Amino acid sequence: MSFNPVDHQHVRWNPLKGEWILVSPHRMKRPWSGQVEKSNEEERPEFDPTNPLCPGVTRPSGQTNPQYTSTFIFDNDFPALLEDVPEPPASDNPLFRCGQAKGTCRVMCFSPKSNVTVPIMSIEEIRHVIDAWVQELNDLGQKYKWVQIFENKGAVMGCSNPHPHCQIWASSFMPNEAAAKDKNMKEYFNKMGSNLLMDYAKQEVEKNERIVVQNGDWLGLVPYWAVWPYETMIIPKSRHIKRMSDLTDEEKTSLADIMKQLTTKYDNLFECSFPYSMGFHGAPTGPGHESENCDHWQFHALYYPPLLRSAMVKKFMVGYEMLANCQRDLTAEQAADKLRNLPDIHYKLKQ
Ligand code: H2U
Repeated sequence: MSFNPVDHQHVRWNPLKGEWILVSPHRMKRPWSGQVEKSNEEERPEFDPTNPLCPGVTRPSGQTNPQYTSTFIFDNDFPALLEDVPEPPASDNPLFRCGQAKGTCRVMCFSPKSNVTVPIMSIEEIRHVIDAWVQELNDLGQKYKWVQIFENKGAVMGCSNPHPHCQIWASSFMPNEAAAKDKNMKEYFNKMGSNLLMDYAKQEVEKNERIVVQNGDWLGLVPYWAVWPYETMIIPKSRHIKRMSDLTDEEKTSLADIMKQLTTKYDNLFECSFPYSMGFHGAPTGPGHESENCDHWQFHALYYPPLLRSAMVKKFMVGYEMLANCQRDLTAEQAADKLRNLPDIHYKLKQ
């Protein structure tokens, strides 16, 4: 019997994180009797006077939002990171290490309308969001080492507010995900003399097995090492782009296009507003970053959606995943195939 990745279990290496993932495709045949959640797809009003993210509404903090017409950014009223805090005392105990953590947290509304999401927005509207992200990165990146832009979408992802928005957490330290990537991409660069994600994109184009959507500048694909059933990445097709702030005008518009294409596929998969956590990773920032060599970095976006087999059934990262190793049933190629073959037009925009 010869190895067939669709039938036979195997482990795959994630070179960005430096970890293995177990793929068990034969389990797709098992009967399902796990949790079934109710889909919560009520139509939302365009404006909700009780929603603190809507234009003109006074938030519990006492501040009133302006009558904004495009994006709107404000300092998070309940920030996880503050700028002015006392530093912890130095400690040389290896079992009780503690360090300084400073930062700023902001919230960005994508649109004044509560009833839109990225796949429903126009490319021009998404482009405005990208322009605002670049501004935030330039602003916060002067002071902070890492600026994490992320969107939690859907209650199932812990999103507390249905209004289209994202968060920006800027920190004086490198978060774990960023630090691991920095280390692994640097090691690859030093060993191979080339950029990990640029080499990867080139080979994904050649193999053409995991690409879901693409345009002139970008690939939207299920990475070879994906953990979540429909996890995807957006990576530049061939140009070396260290940070979002390095994007050309055309690339910002084509990024808006690829984001719309990819999230449309997501929504069309189970005909629901597809929940996910997404965000961007690029070269670190902070004072003096211009002089640091970041040739090993390549800007990219990550989408981690929890849904597995319907709008109601999500994958839980529990048990074996918590105690041993991440595991998936559907292969990355099967997931890419499913997404790729879905209509390009959003199911709500068909008429
Ligand atoms: P989530 O959707 O991921 O929960 O993010 C919403 C953020 O918005 C959350 O961090 C902030 C919360 O602190 N927020 C405010 O800053 N002010 C408000 O009045 C509502 C929510």
